[in-house]
Amino acid sequence: MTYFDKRKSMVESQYEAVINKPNKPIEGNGIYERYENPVITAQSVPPCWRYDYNPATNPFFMERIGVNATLNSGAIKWNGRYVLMVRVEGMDRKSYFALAESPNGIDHFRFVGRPITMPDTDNPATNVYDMRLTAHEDGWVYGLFCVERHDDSCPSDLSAATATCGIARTKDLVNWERLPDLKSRSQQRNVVLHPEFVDGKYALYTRPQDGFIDTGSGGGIGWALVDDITHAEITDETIIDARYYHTIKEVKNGEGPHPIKTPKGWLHLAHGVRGCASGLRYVLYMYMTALDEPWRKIASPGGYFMAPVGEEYMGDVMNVLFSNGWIADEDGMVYIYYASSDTRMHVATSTIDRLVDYCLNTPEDKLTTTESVRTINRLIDANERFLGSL
Ligand code: BGC
Ligand code: BMA
Repeated sequence: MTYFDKRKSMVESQYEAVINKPNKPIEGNGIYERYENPVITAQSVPPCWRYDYNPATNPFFMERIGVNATLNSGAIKWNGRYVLMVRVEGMDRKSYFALAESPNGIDHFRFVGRPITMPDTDNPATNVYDMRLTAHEDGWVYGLFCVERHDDSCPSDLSAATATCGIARTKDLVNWERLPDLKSRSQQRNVVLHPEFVDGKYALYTRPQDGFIDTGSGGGIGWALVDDITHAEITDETIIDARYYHTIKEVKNGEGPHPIKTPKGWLHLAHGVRGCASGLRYVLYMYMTALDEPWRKIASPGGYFMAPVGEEYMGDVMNVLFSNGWIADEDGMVYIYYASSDTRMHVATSTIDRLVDYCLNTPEDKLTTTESVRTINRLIDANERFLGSL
């Protein structure tokens, strides 16, 4: 066996072992289950996207195009399969979208086809990432994502950038029609399309921000109606979930995937960011809005829903959980896809009933220590009925 053949068969068997690794739930807090293994990592990317298979030009069977991370993925149930629109980030720091699918939503995720060729607008982007998938009632599947370009108004600052919402739509997840980018007075990241028309219009969850990183005066998650999605422009924007001092969303927040419709209201998953000595800490939180008024908050469980644990802390951008994809099954199961530390994808499972219970019955953050202690004491008082004097 040649060196080339030896390495090729080793790389291929390692790849198959990664794809075929079974996953098992870990019992947790009753709200959701985490799983033992990530669902997609850089090692899940097919060797034929990374290796030159010609022994004449690649005698050492070296990796030619490396993958740095697989992260922030959109999600959708498609023809009975659990499909992720993965943000794959190359070693060159450029992200692209690629589809991976699994028969059961928790393991055996495999990339299919090729990386997505996303058409550019006439103002090409340097980078695109974090797609939210929405099967809209107009019949199209939309992908809204962040489009990043250098900010040419600061020619001497190589880190000056702008964030804009890119919009594309498809009927098959593979071939995309690119629409003009969202027009907005501010920069925008984390824009999400609501799945239904509201007052006959397209509805967007937005995240106005003053600069590329700083949200500044952008007060939180916004809501805007758009007449024409093929020329989407935000005229009025109202904040529906505000940031607040000394909470998990003091510095930034943003909508995750589009909300899930339940008989008791819309279930929302979002991320909240606070600053600390080690940088920014990204956690996931939830809230609920009214069924007939998806912009009106009806429940706001206090604190975070999920924060990094164990190896989730570690990666390219430490101390980050981020989610822009979840799937609600017909039987009420919910698959929450989240990335840890901008490095790998995981799944957590729950049910609609449990998530609604979590949102409606978790005490709100009353914003001070005194109130937090009062809330705990109310719980202990109520428990005395079952446990005797406490
Ligand atoms: C990165 C994103 C990040 C953003 C803000 C971009 O260049 O690709 O992952 O969220 O900067 O920090
Ligand atoms: C953001 C997001 C993500 C990323 C996070 C942490 O602003 O849009 O792309 O996961 O920062 O780096």
